[in-house]
Amino acid sequence: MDYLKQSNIVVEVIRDGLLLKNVYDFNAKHIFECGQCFRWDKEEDNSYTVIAFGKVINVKSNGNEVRILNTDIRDFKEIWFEYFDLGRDYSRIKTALSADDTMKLAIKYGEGIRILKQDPWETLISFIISANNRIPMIARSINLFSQMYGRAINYNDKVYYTFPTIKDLSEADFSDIKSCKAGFRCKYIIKAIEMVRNGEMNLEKIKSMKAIEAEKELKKIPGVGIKVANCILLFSMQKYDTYPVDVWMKRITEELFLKRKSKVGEISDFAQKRFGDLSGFAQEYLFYYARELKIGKS
Ligand code: 8HG
Repeated sequence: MDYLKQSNIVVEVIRDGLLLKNVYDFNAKHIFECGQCFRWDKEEDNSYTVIAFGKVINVKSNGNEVRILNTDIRDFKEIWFEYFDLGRDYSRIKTALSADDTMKLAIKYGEGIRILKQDPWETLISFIISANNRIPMIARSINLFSQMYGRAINYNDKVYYTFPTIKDLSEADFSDIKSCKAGFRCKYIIKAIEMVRNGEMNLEKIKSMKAIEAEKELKKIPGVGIKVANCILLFSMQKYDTYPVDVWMKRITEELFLKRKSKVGEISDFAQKRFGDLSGFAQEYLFYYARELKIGKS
């Protein structure tokens, strides 16, 4: 299989899914709980049920093996191989970043993180909802939004809802959008839907731009500031030279590296100089480390 050539991954078909072998630097907990994505449920057996790209899958990692249920070879090839960024060697990234002792600690904590290649449209709306919000609340709003406008999928006697596509929203009446509990962000969601629907905002085109240009474009959407734009760029457009600075990233960068209170601009400049093209990866190891250990929490 061509797409597997670049990795040593072996794919075995099992009942109701696939078993991947020789997968390195993959820990489901680190991947789903690091803060980059919101649509997953942790199950009793430590697996994760995930809704993405209009599908529901169940993912469990164990050492160098990853089991993905409710899928097949075709979807793995067309969706999940890229989604999990399996063509990238994270060991090399970690070695490069570990030249820095502080990064070494953070990486050890989240050594199985991979930056998912998420859908730009879903990521745009999700991170508009994320502004000045807490992660459980963000996840709740995205779920309610999906329940209101997405498609139902039954899996293991439970109902899941896909994130609505632009087409799903074409006839939607937004009079009750407040029920998704996104508060003041609801008006931004409606505006973003309108801009993407009428072609004013072309996310695929933005994805093909350099980070600086793409950021400028995304910021034309109300509710998208520099931080939200950077999250969209990193989590769905493969712009790994970005370093989204939210409260957590501000605190941890100040505390671990700069050793003083700093402006957001200074923090971005620091990251660019220190981590360069690997800034986005460094950011995610640090974000997970900071939140899990509550570093810098005042
Ligand atoms: O992965 C993330 N990185 C950064 N820098 N910010 C994030 C991530 N995930 C996430 O939800 N956020 C933002 O952090 C959204 C929200 O403003 C805050 C939640 O603690």
